[in-house]
Order: sequence, then structure tokens, then C-alpha cells
Amino acid sequence: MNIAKSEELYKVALDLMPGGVNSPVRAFGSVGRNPLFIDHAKGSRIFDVDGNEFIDYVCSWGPGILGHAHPEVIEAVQKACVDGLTFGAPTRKESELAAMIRDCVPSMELMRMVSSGTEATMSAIRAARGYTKRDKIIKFKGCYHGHSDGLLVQAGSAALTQSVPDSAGVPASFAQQTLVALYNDKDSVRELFENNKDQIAALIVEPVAANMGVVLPEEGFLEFLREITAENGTVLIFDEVITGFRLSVGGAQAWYNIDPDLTTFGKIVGGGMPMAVYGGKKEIMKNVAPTGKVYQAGTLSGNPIATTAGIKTLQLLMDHPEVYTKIEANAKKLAEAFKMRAQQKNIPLHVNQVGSLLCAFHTAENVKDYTGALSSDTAAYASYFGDMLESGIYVAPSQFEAMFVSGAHSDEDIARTIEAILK
Ligand code: KE4
Repeated sequence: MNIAKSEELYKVALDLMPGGVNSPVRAFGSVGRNPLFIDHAKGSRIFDVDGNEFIDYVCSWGPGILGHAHPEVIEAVQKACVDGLTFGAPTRKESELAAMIRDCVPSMELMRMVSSGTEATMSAIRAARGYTKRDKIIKFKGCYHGHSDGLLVQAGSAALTQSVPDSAGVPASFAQQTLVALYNDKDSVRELFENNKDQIAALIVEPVAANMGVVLPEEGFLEFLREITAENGTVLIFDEVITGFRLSVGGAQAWYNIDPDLTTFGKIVGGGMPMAVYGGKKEIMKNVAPTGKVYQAGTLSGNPIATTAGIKTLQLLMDHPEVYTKIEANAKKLAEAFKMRAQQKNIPLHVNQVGSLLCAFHTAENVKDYTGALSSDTAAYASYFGDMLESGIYVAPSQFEAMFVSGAHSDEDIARTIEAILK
């Protein structure tokens, strides 16, 4: 595969940005290759600067549930741009999007728009601390909630990939307020509540852990988290930056029928533009400035172009529930193909799949927690990644990420992908 132009651009970028990228996972560090520079994308396809075409299962890490450059989203955004890009003042679109979000997710009684998932989770935790007047939080090892100081403790995603789950630059005093439990391990959660009575402001969890690969909540785990947080006056925060509008229009909380106190959304909610949201119970959110003392602000929050993309994307998803049926069915087909790959090639592979999210772990273990995910052979993943790339399939450049199926993946795309998986 010719990647000469990507190599040239990479050299230039390396001189300007750390690792030549604006987000670490894009550096392809754990798959032993230099990153491909993308020129454009359309539907299920992504095209690099050397003209190589790929069927894309990264989907920009989740936003691309309808595929790239959906014509109706592009048309709406183009129209919105000529009216101005940002005003720093309220617009009707923010209320329109917020009303749609609440229609889809009734627990979002009151919400605030921000520009990234990191801002959303950081602000949700501040709201929970302001409401409970407590300092400590619980997160789970291998879960990733963005890069705010207190959450870069045993984090997932690229922090795990680069094996820096505890980032440099985070003062120990910050990290001390973050208690770490094990996903799907109720005892590890009970112990933290017993040893920190009445001190825990919030427990934040990815209802489906999708930043250590994809790890599903075991039967009763989420219900347990709901109960123990309610018993202890602790705010339950569902980080649905990935699962929101991905598993269903109601997100994971609808899929698993749990009523969290606060929820964060990102990715899909902005239709690919910089947009995220945090919100939930009115009694908590009413404490956020200007109605309360929890300060949070943002120049581009609720940006008119991002809200336009979000409105159109959610409208398309609400009008076409059949998209969810299709992307889940295709994800199941891919999961089956990985299982066949394991049998035919006699290689250890464990597949987790829920809705249109899946991950093929290169391990013989039944991956249901962080330890299981870490047992994966990342060198084997790197070789699989290279084989898929050579077959024209673009999957995550890290074992500890998800594979995303979009509504733009055609039957032909899926067939070609299965062929590549079984090659
Ligand atoms: P952002 O700040 O990257 O918009 O969102 C942070 C975040 C919060 N919560 C969850 C569950 C997330 O998955 C993320 C970000 N996801 C990663 C991919 N696993 C973004 C990709 C990247 O870091 O470049």
C-alpha cells in the first residue's frame, strides 16, 4: 500500500505537535506503524492522502453512527454556517437539541452543553461534588472519561494503550480524591463505600465499558451500582459519551433500564461536531451557575453549528429506528466472523458485542473485566490491524478500543469485512 504522502505529512506534523497528532491514539503507537493522514470520508468509507480507500469501523471513535458526511447533516450544517459560526449568546437551536435529548432520555431533566466529553464528565463530577458537599469519587480501572486531572487515574483508552493509566502532571492530592474499583466486581465497590462512609460524592461508570476494548456489565451489576449509590447518597453518573444514542436513542440507561442521577453524552450528540452534554436530576443541576454556585462555562458551548449537526443527527435516528436493528445485526455478523476466525486459524480470540459495539480480544480468556482485557496479546492485535489495513479495512489502532458499526455499512461492506477477517 502506497503511504508516501502520509509519511511526508507525518514528518511535518512531528515537528509541530507531540507525536504529530492531536490525540494520542491517532499516532498508531501500539500497532507499530506510522499514522495514515485522512483526506476525506463519505458514508462507510475513509480515504487517506495517498488515495487508499478503507471501510471505516473507527467512525471517528463513535460519532459516525450514520456514516461520514451524511447528506442531510452536511446540508443543514452548510446552511447554518452562512448565518454565522458562533455568537456567544443563547440560540433556539440549543433548546431544540436539549428538548430532543430529554425526549430520548427522560432522566435529563436539566442539562448543560459543553464542547467535549472531557468537559462533560469533569463538569458532572463538579456538579455532584457541589450538590453533596463531598470530595471523593469512584471510577473503574480501565474506564476512560476524558483527560481531566481527577479522572486520569488508572484510565482506559489511549492512556491504557500507551500504558500511562496514571498521567504525569496530575498532583497526588488530586488523584487521592479518586478511588478506583474493578468493573463487574461488586465487592471492590462495597469495600470503597465501607471505608469512605459519607465521603463519596459520585460514582462514574461507563455502563458498557468501551475503553478497555468492549466489556459488558454482568447481570445485576448496574442495578447494584444504582442501589449502593442511592443507599449512600452518592450521585450515580452514567458516562454515555460512547453508549449514548449508540445502543438506542435512549442510550445504555434505556437498554439496561437504569435511572442514573447524571449522564454525560458526547460524540453522536454533536453529529461529529465538537459538542457534549451533561445533565440529569434537576435538584443537582439547578446548582450549576448561574442558578447555583457550581461554576462551569464555555465560549463555544452549544455552538450553533454543532447544535445543527446534533439536531439533524438525532432527528434522523429518531425517525429511523430501523438503523439500530441493522447496525446491531451487522455487528453480530462480524462477531460471528471473529469466532470463525478463531476456530479456522486456531488462534485465541474472545469477542464481546452489544448493539453496534464490538471488540475482538486477542486472548483465550472470557473478557469480563480489566484483567481479562489486559490478558490480550497486543502484538497479535498489531499484526491483525496490519492485515485488515492491507485488506482495506480500517479498525481501531489499539486493542483497547471499540469497533463501531454504522448505518452506512452496506451488506457488501460487511461481506468484504468478513472475508478479510477470515483471510
Ligand atoms: P472527549 O474529551 O475525547 O470528547 O471525550 C472523552 C471521553 C469520555 N467518556 C468516554 C466514555 C469516552 O470514550 C471518551 C473519549 N473516547 C476516546 C476513544 N475511546 C476518544 C478518542 C481519543 O481520545 O482520541
